[in-house]
Amino acid sequence: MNVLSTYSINAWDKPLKEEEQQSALISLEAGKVLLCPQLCFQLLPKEQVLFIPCNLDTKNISFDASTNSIKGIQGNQKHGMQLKPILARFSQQARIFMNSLFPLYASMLIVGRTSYRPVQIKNRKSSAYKDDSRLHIDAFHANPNQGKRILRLFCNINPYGQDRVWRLGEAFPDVANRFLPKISKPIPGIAKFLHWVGLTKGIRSHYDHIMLEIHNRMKLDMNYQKQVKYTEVCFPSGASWIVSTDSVSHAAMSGQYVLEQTFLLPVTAMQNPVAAPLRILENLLGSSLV
Ligand SMILES: O=C(O)CCC(=O)C(=O)O
Ligand SMILES: [Fe+2]
Repeated sequence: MNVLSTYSINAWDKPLKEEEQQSALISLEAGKVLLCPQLCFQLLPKEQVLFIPCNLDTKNISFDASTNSIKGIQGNQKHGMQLKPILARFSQQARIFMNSLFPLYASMLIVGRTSYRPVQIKNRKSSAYKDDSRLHIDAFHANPNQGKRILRLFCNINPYGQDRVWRLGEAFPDVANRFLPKISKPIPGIAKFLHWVGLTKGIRSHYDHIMLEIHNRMKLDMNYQKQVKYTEVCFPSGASWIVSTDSVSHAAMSGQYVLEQTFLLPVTAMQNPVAAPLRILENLLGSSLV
C-alpha cells in the first residue's frame, strides 16, 4: 500500500477543489499521510528568531492558543515572548487550512496544542516511553481523549534544507491484533484516582487505557521494533503533512525544526467511523470502551 497521498496545494488560505477535499478525506481516514510538498510556512524576517538556540524543559516548546500561553523554554522569558506570536500565527493558519481541506469536520474539529520542535531528533536522549524514534501510535498520558481522533499537521521549517525522516509501520488493525491480547483491564478505581491526584486532566477511559498500553508496549518491545515492516519517508524542508497519529504507526528518525498543530475529532464526525481506533478496538473486544 502506498503510505503517502500527495497534494500540490501551495497556499494555506486558497479555496480547494472538491476532488482534493474528497481525496484528502478518504486518504486520511484510510490511514495515509497527506503530503503537501509545496505547502510551506513562510517565515517573516523577524521570525528567524525561531532558530536561536535555547534550553528546553522537555522535548518541545508548546503553545496553547486557547490561553495564549507558551511552555517549555527554560529561563529566558524574552525568547518565549518572541516565539509566542509565531506559534499563534502558525496555529491560526493550520486551523484555517484544516477547515478548508476537511469541510465535513469543520464544525467538530477541536484545536489542541501547537508545538515547536527545535531539537535534532537523531541520537536525542530520552526514556523509552518518550522515544519517538521507536514505532508507536500516539496516546496522551495526561490528557485522555475518550476515543476522539488525533489529527496532526506538521511543517518542516528547517532552514538548512534538511528532511524530517519518519518510518511508517503496520496498519492499526494489525497493531491492535498483536498487542490487544496482552493488555489487561485497568485496575478498578485507578482512572478516578489518577484524575483526583491531578495526574490526568480528565478521566482515563478504558479506550485511553488500551491506547496508552499499546503505545507503551510498542515502544518497549525491541523485538517488535527490529522485526516489524516499515517504510521510510522523507518530508522535505518546506513541506507540510497531515496524519492521524492515533492510528498510523510512526517513528521520527531524524530532522530538526518542525512546527506541529494537534487537532482532536469526535469519531462521529468521520465519514467512515469504522476506521477509528475506537471502533476497531470495540469490534475486537465486543464491548463499548468509552
Ligand atoms: O516530531 C516528529 O516528527 C514526530 C514525533 C511524534 O511521534 C509525534 O509527534 O507524535
Ligand atoms: Fe508520535
